[in-house]
Amino acid sequence: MFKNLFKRKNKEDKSKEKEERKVVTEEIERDELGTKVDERERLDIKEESNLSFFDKLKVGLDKTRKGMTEKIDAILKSYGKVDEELFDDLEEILVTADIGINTTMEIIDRLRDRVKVEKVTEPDRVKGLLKEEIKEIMKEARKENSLSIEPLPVVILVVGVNGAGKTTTIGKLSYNLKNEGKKVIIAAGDTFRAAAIEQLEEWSNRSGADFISHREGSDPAAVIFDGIQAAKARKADVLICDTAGRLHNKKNLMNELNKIFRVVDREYPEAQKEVLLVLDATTGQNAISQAKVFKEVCDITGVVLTKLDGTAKGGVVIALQSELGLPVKLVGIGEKIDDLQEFNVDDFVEAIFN
Ligand SMILES: Nc1nc2c(ncn2[C@@H]2O[C@H](COP(=O)(O)OP(=O)(O)O)[C@@H](O)[C@H]2O)c(=O)[nH]1
Ligand SMILES: [Mg+2]
Repeated sequence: MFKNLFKRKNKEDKSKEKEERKVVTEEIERDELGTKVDERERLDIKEESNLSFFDKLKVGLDKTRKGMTEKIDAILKSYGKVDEELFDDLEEILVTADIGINTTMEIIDRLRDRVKVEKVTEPDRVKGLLKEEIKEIMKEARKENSLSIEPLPVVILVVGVNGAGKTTTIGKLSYNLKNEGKKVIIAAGDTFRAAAIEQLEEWSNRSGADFISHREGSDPAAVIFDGIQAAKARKADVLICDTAGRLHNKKNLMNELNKIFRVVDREYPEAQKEVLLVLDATTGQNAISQAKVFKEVCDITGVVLTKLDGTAKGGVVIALQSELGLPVKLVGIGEKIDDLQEFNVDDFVEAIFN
């Protein structure tokens, strides 16, 4: 049954993609109005926890694990042998976990082949194979998931729509880099609202980074220019630049980002450039559409997937990486300053399957 659905879906892909684009644009426009958020409440960040790195990831991925692994376990238990119907059921679970139709179909095709070649008949062996295939498919699409920050210095440009978690991510990333002994400067390239600048300044203070900003409404490229001059003069290792996501349409977005990129290329050619796209995991397939738009607008070098702690849609990581070829480099698993982790395929897959 699912097969037919997929075929239909493929046909509809083109018009659907158009519609998705519209959703992204509409979202950006809505953001233009500026959602009122209590900054004090936002900045009331709780204490650091002392769970291990992997345990924290597991806790963060709790909902995704429940939505996926518990269902998979139940299905596998209900089958006496491995047959086509079992594959259909697995397919349905993966699609529901926001892995995306194309990636899901590829995973299931490969799983079916493995089962055939290895003559697997017991359903309880299928989970291990599924896990291996997911790891494989993610690694094939993208071999490098770590931030490219060596050799220093590096400029990290952070892009994404309003509310995705850019500012929070910059604060957390700065905190992690400071803990590694790096000198960090943050430039407030989102000049749209005074509150956004204040929010970023607060995060800079908390993480111990220097902060460069201009007045509300000023030219973002000018802020980045000053950030670069400061980074050079103070011999900073990392310059992290915030940008605004509240832009009317793709053309404006492109113009604004390109202006910033030109300043970076011209003023700081010796620095490595990392362009991180921040996506909100709770938006599921919409995060995929946003990624497609941003990919057309600029050269994204990595993705930060935030709010994985609050969603069962964590499977979107798999689609981003295998379908769009975008390496997921960091994941946000909470609102605290130490809730940003480097992404690792093996850890991620183990955390959602165990
Ligand atoms: N639960 C959770 N919330 C997050 C995470 N990252 C960001 N947020 C929240 O998402 C909201 C928007 O974040 P913000 O950094 O202001 O987004 P920006 O508009 O892209 O700069 C804030 O309330 C953050 O606390 C995360 O990893 N987990
Ligand atoms: Mg912001």
